[in-house]
Amino acid sequence: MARKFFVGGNWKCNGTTEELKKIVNVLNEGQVPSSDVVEVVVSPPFVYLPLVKNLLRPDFHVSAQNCWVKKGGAFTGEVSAEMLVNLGIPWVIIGHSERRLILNESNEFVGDKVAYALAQGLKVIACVGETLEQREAGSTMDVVAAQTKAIAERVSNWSDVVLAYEPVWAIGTGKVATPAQAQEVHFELRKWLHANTTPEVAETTRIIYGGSVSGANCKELAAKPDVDGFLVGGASLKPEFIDIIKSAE
Ligand code: G2H
Repeated sequence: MARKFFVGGNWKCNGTTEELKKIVNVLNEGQVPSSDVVEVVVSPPFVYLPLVKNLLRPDFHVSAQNCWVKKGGAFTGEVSAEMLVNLGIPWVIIGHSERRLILNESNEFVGDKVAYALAQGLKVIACVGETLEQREAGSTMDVVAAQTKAIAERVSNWSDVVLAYEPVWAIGTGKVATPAQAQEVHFELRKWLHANTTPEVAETTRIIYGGSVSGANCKELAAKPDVDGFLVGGASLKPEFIDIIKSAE
């Protein structure tokens, strides 16, 4: 079964109302392949989600960048999965390395969040990836397998999960993984899914790459058989995001 190409734009903690309106205009006017060929999801900061959702073309969708691990209540500063569902937000990014590393989110906490978000009806972009130190120590696969295992132990239905491989050393650094490096980890992750979930999950789950993806490097990366799309940070705030979406073809 063919895996539909997926391009996510992670806007992180960026933008003002005016700036994001401009980006949405660029996206709305962009000539891109049809939604049969590519699924496009942009992820503004929480406070701009309703604005972007209302202005965005109907074939693109929105995602939150995080949500709380269980039902809302007395958790100051958090946003619950239920609230996202209530606003009609279909997607959420969980386990981004910036949250794992800066906010100390553990593999287990990330796994719990993925499971809870899915149970509420959200679709999840679940992020995994190794640091430079871990890569240099030769433990890339051990690290991403442990991160994926914590999700797999809590999730049986993977149909609403996109797995994003984002090597930490490539994030926002301009230092992109080579297509061969990305393909190697994506292939190993698919093999891991095959051995630890089901052959169908391994075959159908989209594994996307994130880390300094740009208009200039996207085509070569997209050509790799196990690269099913991208999670794009910096370049998703620029017109070149349209070129990245076009790499689906
Ligand atoms: C990785 C990526 C988006 P950037 O964090 O998730 O960001 O493309 O800026 O490296």
